[in-house]
Amino acid sequence: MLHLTTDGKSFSPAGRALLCVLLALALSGCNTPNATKKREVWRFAIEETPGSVQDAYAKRFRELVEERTNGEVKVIIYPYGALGTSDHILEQLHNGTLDFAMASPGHLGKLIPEVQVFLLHFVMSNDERANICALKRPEVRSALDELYMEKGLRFLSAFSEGAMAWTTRKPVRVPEDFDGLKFRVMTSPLLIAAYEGYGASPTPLPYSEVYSALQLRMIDGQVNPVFAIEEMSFYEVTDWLIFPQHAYFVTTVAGSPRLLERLSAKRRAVVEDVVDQLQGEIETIQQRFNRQRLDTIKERKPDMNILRLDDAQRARFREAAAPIRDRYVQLAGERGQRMLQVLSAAVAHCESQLSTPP
Ligand code: 6CS
Repeated sequence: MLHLTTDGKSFSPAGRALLCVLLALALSGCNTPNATKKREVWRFAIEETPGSVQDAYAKRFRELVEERTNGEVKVIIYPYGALGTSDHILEQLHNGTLDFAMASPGHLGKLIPEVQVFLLHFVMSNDERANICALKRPEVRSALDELYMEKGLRFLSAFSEGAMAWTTRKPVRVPEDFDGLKFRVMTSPLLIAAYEGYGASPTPLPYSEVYSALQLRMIDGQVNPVFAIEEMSFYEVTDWLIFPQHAYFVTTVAGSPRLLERLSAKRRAVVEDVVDQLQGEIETIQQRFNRQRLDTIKERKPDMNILRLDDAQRARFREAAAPIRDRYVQLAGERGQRMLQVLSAAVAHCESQLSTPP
């Protein structure tokens, strides 16, 4: 019990001791055992804005890491724009100023040409479940591990953010409809070849410049998953939303070797467990986001034309896309060819597993 002396001028010895302890605690700002330790900070940059699939991933990552380290690790999320474009984020991950980042092949392909395998059209399955399964296969993961390691990065995970859709000012049903169309693509060189193959005039731009380029009519269309088309408002400045079912937006989560190599085995296991748990969770989240955001687009812009290509139309695109595989091999070499074989085999394996009754 705290005793004040009756003259009010001083404390009793016991009261003084207790007061000192309380004061020390107050000054150090600590009222929990963890707070006495310095919290470690992990910086995680994403290539999308708050409310996106990558944001949902990063927030869940933060929640799980903070919970499993009893708050000893604090995760700071940097949304797109806070640290620049995808290229800037990658540079910062590379030099160790960032600890984790989303690294989408659509931009990362400039540094690691082999990851452009995810940009090839008609390689992934039409059945999204098969793609989700393929991205988890150990042979796909270990091929990526090696490629990232060589470029001074650590591969942690690859997941799909949904089917790619085109938004354009005019309908596109067959490759000839792309003739002369100024079409925005991400900055990896293979995408330029892919859309040139359809007869378009591809324009590589950072994500942040797409809306104004559409608005100013510097470009006539772009390609992204539906959730992104909604949250970046691309549908406002285009008239057609087209589902060609030709590719998925695959992204990867990468870590900085500077952080991962100095982590204790226990902390590294936290990262691995969290990434593993999120692999399943994020697919459910992205499917929900893509469904809901399509409804939002329909509600906000009822006159948006929505077009799903039929099998014959898709066959025309498949045919036009076939020679781009050679271009991929030219860009990514023998290892790229191996990556393509590994991924195609994983997709085929997962498709066959799904079609086999249990
Ligand atoms: O189109 C892009 O550049 C971007 N699209 C998405 C959905 N995520 C990040 C990427 O940079």
